[in-house]
Amino acid sequence: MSSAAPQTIETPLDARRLRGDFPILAREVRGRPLVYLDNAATTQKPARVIDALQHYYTHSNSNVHRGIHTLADEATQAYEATRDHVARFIGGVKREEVVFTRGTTEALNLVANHWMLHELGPEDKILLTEMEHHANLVPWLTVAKSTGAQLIYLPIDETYRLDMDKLTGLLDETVKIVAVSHMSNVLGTINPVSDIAQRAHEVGAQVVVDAAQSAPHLPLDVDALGADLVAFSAHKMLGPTGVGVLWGREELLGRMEPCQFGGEMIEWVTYEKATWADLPHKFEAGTPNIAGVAAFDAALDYLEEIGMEAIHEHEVEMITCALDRLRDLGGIRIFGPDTFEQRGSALSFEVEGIHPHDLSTFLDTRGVAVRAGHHCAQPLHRKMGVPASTRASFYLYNTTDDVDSLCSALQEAKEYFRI
Ligand code: C6P
Repeated sequence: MSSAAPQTIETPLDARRLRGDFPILAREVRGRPLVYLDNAATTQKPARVIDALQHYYTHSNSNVHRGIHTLADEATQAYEATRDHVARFIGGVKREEVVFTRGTTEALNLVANHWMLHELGPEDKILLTEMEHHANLVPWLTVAKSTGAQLIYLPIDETYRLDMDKLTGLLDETVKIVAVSHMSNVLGTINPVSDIAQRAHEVGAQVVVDAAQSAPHLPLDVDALGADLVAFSAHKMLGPTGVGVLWGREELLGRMEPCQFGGEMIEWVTYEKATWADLPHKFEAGTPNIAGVAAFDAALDYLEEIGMEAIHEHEVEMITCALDRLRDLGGIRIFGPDTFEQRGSALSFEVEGIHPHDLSTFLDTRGVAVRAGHHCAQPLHRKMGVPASTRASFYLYNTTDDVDSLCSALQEAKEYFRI
């Protein structure tokens, strides 16, 4: 749980060596070595994160910000050290601007349902993109319904990128919020968020960025991105489940009302009224996931030691190899940019004639874990013209051997289903 300055180790990263840090990767599934390609759903945890969880419960378990005994102090220090670490990890922001949530979903709901609900009216517009995950779509649908604000969408083009030429026609002073994913969990597309943010700010809109898929895979500098609010989840970046981050500019978070009320988020309470604690505590009511937050620190250490640039470079290598190999197999339609430029490592596809659920079940018999379905992006799948797709998603511990295993299993599936 150290928060010392990161030390970058050699690059490009040595995935084969790193695999040894992840105990689960040594297991078998259905008698085959596990080939874990469902990293966009959640990533596996290195031993040091698992150890950090155990260490917390074995040595320092207590509640935070409450007691004045040694354990309470250690728990608080561990929890708050991670806040400092997150603040450094996302570009050196103020620690007060880092709010811990349960995940990206909770962070985006906080922004939409507890803030924008009070700021928008029927004359206002919310601009989303056609590739949003439900977490950055459904909360805005409910806000639009309650406030009368209009939802508009920046379309995707035939290359599965945002059609930036359409942005000018959509952006005007009636747009109050632009909410956009940094990287699509389905298409893998990396969106030009800083360009979008600059143009959104010109018309006075606030920019909310869903960084659930980018924070684990790319260097993230929220200020350089031009974002006003950014959400991401620890479990997609080697950390524990049940921990997320909402970063927001101090001035904006200061204006936002808390969404949950109770212990720890107050400054002063009488039988008649209550006032709120300073940032970030006014958004962290009740006992948080202390162990999870403490262990997230170890995940950030790990990512920093490897280096986010090196992780992205490695994934470019994986995706380039996977795109080539899938093309060679034939009969496969890829949903997403077909080159590595502006692309992350989530790779969705359809094998002609095989339903994604059947395919995923077959791949599992070969030890290959992928995701099948709409990946919480139903409107996007409708746009793609399919109800579901199969998705392989790579991370720092995947190797070209995993790509080979995926492709051999796909070839076997084609033979099994007689395609
Ligand atoms: N996507 C996937 O398999 P939570 O569940 O709150 O940690 O993250 C939600 C979320 C928000 N935005 C994007 C772009 C996401 O990809 C996700 C989570 C997982 O694609 C689970 S549906």
